Amino acid sequence: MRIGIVCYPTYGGSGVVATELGIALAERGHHVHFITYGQPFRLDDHSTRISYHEVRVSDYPLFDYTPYELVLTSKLVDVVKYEKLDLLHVHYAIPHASAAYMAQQILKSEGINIPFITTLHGTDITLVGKDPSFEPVITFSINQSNAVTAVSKSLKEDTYKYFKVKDKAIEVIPNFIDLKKFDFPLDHEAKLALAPNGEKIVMHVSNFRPVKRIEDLVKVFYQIRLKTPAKLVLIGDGPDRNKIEQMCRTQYFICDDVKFLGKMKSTEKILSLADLFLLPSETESFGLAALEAMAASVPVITTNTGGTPEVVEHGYSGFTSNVGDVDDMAKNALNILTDENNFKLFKSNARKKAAEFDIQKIMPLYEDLYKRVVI
Ligand code: GMT
Repeated sequence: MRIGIVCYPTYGGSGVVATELGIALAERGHHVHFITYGQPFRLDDHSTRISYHEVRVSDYPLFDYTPYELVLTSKLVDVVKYEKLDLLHVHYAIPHASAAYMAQQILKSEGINIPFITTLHGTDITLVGKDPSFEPVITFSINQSNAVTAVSKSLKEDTYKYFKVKDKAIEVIPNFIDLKKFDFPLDHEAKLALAPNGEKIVMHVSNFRPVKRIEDLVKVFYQIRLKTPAKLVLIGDGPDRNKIEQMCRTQYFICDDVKFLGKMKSTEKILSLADLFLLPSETESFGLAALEAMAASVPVITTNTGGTPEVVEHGYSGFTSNVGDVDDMAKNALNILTDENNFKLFKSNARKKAAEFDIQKIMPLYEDLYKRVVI
């Protein structure tokens, strides 16, 4: 099949999922065309069955806001026509689904039929999507999509709750990881560099946006550290980084035990050094970062809202608490970290739970959907 994938190329779960999906599809013999404004950050040396088409937006003095969506639409028309695509798969509703719809209509007027699938990822529905200024466009483009998928049951329910799309079937196809990418020997030297005295390593990976509640992360870590030697390692960057740097420096005085490593392209290596993963988000439609941690045999402490409880099994591969209940999160973290038998059990359960989301299990669900939509 010849498939066009539209996604955000920047650091973020939806871009990661779209890129890994495209790479895996190409490995299975499909021809994949990424259409976006920047090279997806995980798309390095790609196979000859993958092409990348850059959507170049030029400045024009008349525009205070350059209409990216229109340039994307024109690019979609061009790529579908000249690369003879069978299907467009757009990740994140805004503005990709409406651009795909418009491209579809333009191509229809030229006698070309191109179906498009929209995959909803989370904030396109739960945060951004609820903004009334986007609502009519999202509702319309969900209804017009040839198929719609959501990354969790919770996101599917939210979509029905917030948008007038009750007659549209939404299929749940969960996010995935490639388990074999997490199979390598532990780098003892790197672990020692982060925790020279064998302290427990608590880790977090995100884009540090307010929805991640990283201030809770600091509060939980502070309580953990009072009871057991520990280090906090933070991967990523974003708007709330300064806030928590200040919290560590001037409120909790824990700077010596907190390391900010910044953005990383892939996280398998660094996650393998962790003993516990913390994700205290307000809500996550799925929590791909938690799944990646579990694939690296790292138990997860997270919240019980959104789709994370579908990924992290409470009392098995980690624990889920009410949003903001830092005392409960700290108690659960210590339960895992301070009892060696428990720790080993949770580590092995985390890996077992992650195996349910291995790419080998999830990829056929997408391929099956593609076949149904293209015919
Ligand atoms: O919110 C983010 O961190 C970015 C956003 C995205 O654009 O990738 O993440 C959403 O999609 C991911 C991939 O499906 C999910 O794993 C995240 O849970 C989801 N984020 C939220 O719902 C807050």
